Amino acid sequence: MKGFKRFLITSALPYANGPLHIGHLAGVYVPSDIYTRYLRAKGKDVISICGSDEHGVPITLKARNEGVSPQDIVDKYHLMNKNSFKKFGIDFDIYARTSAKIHHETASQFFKTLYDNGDFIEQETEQYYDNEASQFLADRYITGTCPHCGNENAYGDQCENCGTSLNPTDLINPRSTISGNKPVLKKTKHWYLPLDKHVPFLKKWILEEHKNWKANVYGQCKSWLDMGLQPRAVSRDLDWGIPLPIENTKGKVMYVWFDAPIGYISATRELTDDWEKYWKDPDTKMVHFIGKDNIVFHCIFFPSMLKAEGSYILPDNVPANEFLNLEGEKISTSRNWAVWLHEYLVEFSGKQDVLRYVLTANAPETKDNDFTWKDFQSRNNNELVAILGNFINRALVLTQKYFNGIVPELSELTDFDKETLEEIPKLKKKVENSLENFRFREAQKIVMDVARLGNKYLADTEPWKIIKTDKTRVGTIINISLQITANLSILLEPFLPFTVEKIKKYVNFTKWNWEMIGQKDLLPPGHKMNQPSLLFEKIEDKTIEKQVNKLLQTRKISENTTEIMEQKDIISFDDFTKVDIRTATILEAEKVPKTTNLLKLKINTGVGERILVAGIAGHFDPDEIIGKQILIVLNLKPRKIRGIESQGMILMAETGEGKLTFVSPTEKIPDGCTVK
Ligand code: B3M
Ligand code: ZN
Repeated sequence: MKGFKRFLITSALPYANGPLHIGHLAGVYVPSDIYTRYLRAKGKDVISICGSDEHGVPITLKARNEGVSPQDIVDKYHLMNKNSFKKFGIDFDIYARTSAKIHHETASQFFKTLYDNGDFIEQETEQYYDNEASQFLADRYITGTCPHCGNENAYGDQCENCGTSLNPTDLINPRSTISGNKPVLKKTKHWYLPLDKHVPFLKKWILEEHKNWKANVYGQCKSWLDMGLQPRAVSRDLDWGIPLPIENTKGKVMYVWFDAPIGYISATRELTDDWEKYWKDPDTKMVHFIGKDNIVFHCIFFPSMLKAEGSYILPDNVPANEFLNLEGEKISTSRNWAVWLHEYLVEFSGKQDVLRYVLTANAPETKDNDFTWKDFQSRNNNELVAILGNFINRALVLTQKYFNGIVPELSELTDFDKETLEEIPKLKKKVENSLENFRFREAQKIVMDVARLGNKYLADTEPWKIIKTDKTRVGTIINISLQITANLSILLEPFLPFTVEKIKKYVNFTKWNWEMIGQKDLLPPGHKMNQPSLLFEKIEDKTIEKQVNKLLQTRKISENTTEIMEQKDIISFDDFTKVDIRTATILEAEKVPKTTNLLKLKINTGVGERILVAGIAGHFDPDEIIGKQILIVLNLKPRKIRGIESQGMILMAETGEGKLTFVSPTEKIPDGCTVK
């Protein structure tokens, strides 16, 4: 750790196209936060950078699926994700956005420098084009039959059935997901970063000079470099992204993986005028925290860009993690197989440190790992409650009970007292060594050993047995227990910041820093402390069962085991045509006061605006459905619901379990269109 003047910590910029789940926290953000908090506690010059990645095809696809604009999507999830991080104590110095003006400028400048230097190659190729939509199709906008396994819904870049990576032209019977039509091949020009030219530099820089990188990272880089690299396109035909800073390139934007890592630079510029020292002085240690799917971009692609530009430093380390599974299965956003942070924050309010602790204890540092609710419960009950909470609580409560909350004097020390205290600086060294080598689960385990040490100390000295006969000795025991508590708190802060906040309140002291660890007077005799309360509480079986059931429910829905209703009585065609079904858009939504399930909606029907009352408040937030295009029965006889006249009815699909979902056109069309 010596030799560096300052630290620049980056954490992968999550796509702003969906909420965050525990896999994100475990893989990237909790470790980066622990590392940053540790450096801050040591008084280092450190900044921690993150933000939303707001470009790329996944965002345009999500917007199209929901019938809203890409801007709507990124605005929504940027706020939501920023908020989740904050509530989990992930303490970035800035949470920026790649849609910000300063980012567009920074990325354009960067692109232009490389372009002017002749660092790109220009090439014309043929790509699929949708004549009806008048646009080139990104890989994910094309589906067709996989030539390997016959799956009819393979994507232009990958078949999710057999896992093969594909080119769009490999697909049999390609279809545009926009119009459903067969796309045609059309000429288009793009710019490429010739990664092959950078191989000698990359081999030397990674394979020779960074043998200390984590085995999973080093191994992946080595296999990419051994296979040989191809030029990689840095532009795309897309209407969402940063326009190319080149004349006559209308309709072309930067490839998202070109602009996103530059987001680290633009966020630093947004944070401080003094940004250049973090990016251009070789005395800065830059560390990228990422998940394993981002390794190639952070170890090969971005460094090649930085090298070509020439004025920036390169990362000193890229401690990528493997993936976290959930109850034995891959976390999946589309199947809703996840523990979402915004839901956890509601259902386990105030227990953010418990999740931080469990995710670190079980972090996928060297291999994929599994999160289970049972493990969550037992780590909380057997470790946080029984070891950590138990020790600190006993130390604080005994001080209140025997000494009125005032830190007692230290008198003569026994050999056992001395041995116990001498353990602390030794454990501190071990924690530092683990943290500096990105072994966070090991580091946290050693910190817990300090709590174990405290428990053993109290159990062996048994102050409660001698309080009547030897109060002076008890004073020494309590004093030592409080010093262990204080030392433990400094060590804990990077891991469990909310818990340490509480401890500081109870002991009525806040001014500690890392270098004080090992001192025997962190809480001086005579110091008055506050009334403590419990740091952690037991998590009951029923709480865990509820979470497990929620997942089982998800599995049931995704396996389509939902109960299907019998067919209703036959009706005539005439009966059917009497029902006037139309497309419509929700303009406003609010809860009907004093009801639990009713929403009052204002909708545009194409033939005027109407008020509708729908029993869906238990399923949707009013805010999240505004702007949604839906289907309604236009000619249903109006009826009064809770004093409001409802002029029509929304069509919803309902599963056997009662889950409701809107029935919407697959693309946005005018309101008032008939459905037949
Ligand atoms: N948004 C990919 C991801 O979330 C991407 C990371 C960008 S880091 C510059 O996995
Ligand atoms: Zn396949």
